[in-house]
Amino acid sequence: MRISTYKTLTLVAAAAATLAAAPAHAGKTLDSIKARGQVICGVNTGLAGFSAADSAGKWTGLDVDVCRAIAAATLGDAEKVKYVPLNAQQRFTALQSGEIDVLSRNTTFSLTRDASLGLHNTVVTYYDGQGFMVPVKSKIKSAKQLKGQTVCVQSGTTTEKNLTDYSKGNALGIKPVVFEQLEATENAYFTGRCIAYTTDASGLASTRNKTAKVPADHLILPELISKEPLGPMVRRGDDEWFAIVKWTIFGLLEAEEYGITQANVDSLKASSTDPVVKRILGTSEDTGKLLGLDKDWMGRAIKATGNYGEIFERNVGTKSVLGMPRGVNNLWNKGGLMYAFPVR
Ligand SMILES: N[C@@H](CCC(=O)N[C@@H](CS)C(=O)NCC(=O)O)C(=O)O
Repeated sequence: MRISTYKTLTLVAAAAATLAAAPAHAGKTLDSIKARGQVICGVNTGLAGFSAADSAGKWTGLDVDVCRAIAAATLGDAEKVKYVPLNAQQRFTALQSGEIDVLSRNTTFSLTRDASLGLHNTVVTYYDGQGFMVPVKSKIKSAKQLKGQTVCVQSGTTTEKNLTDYSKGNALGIKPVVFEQLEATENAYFTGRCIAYTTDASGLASTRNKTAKVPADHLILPELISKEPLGPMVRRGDDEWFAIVKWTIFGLLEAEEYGITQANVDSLKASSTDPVVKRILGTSEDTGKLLGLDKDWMGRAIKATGNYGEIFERNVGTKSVLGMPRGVNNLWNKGGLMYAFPVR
């Protein structure tokens, strides 16, 4: 009896060890992506710097680059993405129903969303916080001066809830004016239906610089009233796909940390002797195999989009139209919060 229990345990342990060393099974999401030859990415309907389509239908932005990096890693081509524009209300249903493979759209990670939607938070791609914008001519300089005022806000967002909390917590009696669509919310603010507009600070910068007739006529108030860690979400029930999305983002962050750029990735692939760089680029160990991908998964992603720092600067950084400082979105060893788990 004892011997047979021991033998069984030994067999189980041996099987577990074999499984641990084996390449990952691709997973059903990756299988269907490969079969259709496209990653279907849920994005914003139009938020300059994060995801917006130009008149020719070309999508750009930080959230779009995450989709492109995933497509490069999984399908070998960053162009193989179908973008599905989703408003705040539609975004989670689209992911739950399988209409999209990944939601890469200024979405805040929170306990309720994590625990009740059947979805997983992956990795933060932009640390944000909620702010307010007012017309300069209103003379308002602080959110505390919004007592009894109307504030335009979009429904189906954390923004709406934070506004209520902030108003209650500071006894401000703010009157929210709620809209389902971004365009309607922005229009209401620009036509003076509300004295202020509230959303993530990145969204305020985007609206001010891309939608306002005269950006200088609008002031973003200094207060940030919440934490808005934004990042892509995936469906529960496909751990392999969850891992691919997570590690592609970690890979982009590690690439920045170790100096791998869009411009030098090919030469580093050919001649780098740095063990970390070699591992990320698949020229020593094959980390791709463990994810159901090939050796060059990360090299291709970096070649397509650049590392995280390059993605940030190109789309939202100080030299871009949005002009956002790197701030807390800098790497952990440069005073920021961006800390990738090691790609090894
Ligand atoms: N990060 C917040 C807010 C995200 C959000 O949807 N913001 C609005 C205002 S910037 C937006 O992107 N709207 C675009 C749309 O619904 O089409 C959340 O996850 O709830």
